[in-house]
Amino acid sequence: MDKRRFKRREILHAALVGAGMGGVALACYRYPASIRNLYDVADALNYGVHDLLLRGQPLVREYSLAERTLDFPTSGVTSPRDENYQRHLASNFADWTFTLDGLVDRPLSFTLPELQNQPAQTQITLHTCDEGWSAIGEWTGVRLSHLLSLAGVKPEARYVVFHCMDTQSNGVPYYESIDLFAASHPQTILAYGLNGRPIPEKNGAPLRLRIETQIGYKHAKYVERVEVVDSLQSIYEGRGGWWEDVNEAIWYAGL
Ligand SMILES: Nc1nc2c(c(=O)[nH]1)N[C@H]1C(S)=C(S)[C@@H](COP(=O)(O)O)O[C@H]1N2
Ligand SMILES: [Mo]
Repeated sequence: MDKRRFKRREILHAALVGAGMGGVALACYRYPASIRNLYDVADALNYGVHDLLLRGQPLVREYSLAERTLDFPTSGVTSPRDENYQRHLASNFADWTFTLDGLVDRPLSFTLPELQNQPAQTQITLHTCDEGWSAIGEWTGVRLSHLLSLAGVKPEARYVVFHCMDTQSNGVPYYESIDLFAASHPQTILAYGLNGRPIPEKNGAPLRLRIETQIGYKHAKYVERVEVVDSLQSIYEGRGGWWEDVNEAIWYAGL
């Protein structure tokens, strides 16, 4: 068994434990047209098959180019006032770095071009905000599962936390979290592109989460750090996200 596969299995193992399930069987699986090369097909088969089997959760629908909402709406912060953020925005994120750390074997640090050089995936999906609007966007980015396999997730890991660069009205930075199972979904990506261009400031430049199986507030914008943890309790108020902490939003926001 090669090393890559082994790491992938470790992630799946953690996901299985997290989901409180076991056992694997066979199923049919249709991969989306946006998966562009053989490597990605193999990757999608692994995760996609497991997704279908373990939670009955298929891929979300993908839309056509013509269906895109060209001026994608916004919700929450649209221009972080944080000095650090504005400095990076002014320099086009030239010396900005993204980090992936926590319960991993090899913490990662990437510049924006380095992230863009990782295997890319584009998907046209429907975003639903619980404030009552939805929109279709074409998102391009790197699969979270790819980055997690590069870093090597430790067996005790359970959740992935997204730390954002925008401080909210109560003086606390936005953050969100998902379990490793949702993190391994083939359409869960860290996106740097929207509708064929870099993500604009209002929609989360330079990097945001797309967690297509869940509702709007889980889609953390302005992500600068991804932390792998075994518990959410010691992070801010301990409910797993800014909305969860301040507005009693539910943590599992599956659509
Ligand atoms: N960092 C950060 N991420 C965030 C928010 C925010 O205020 N700050 N708002 C959330 C909400 S409620 C939604 S619906 C989506 C909106 O993304 P959009 O502004 O690109 O439409 O981002 C989510 N992620
Ligand atoms: Mo939202």
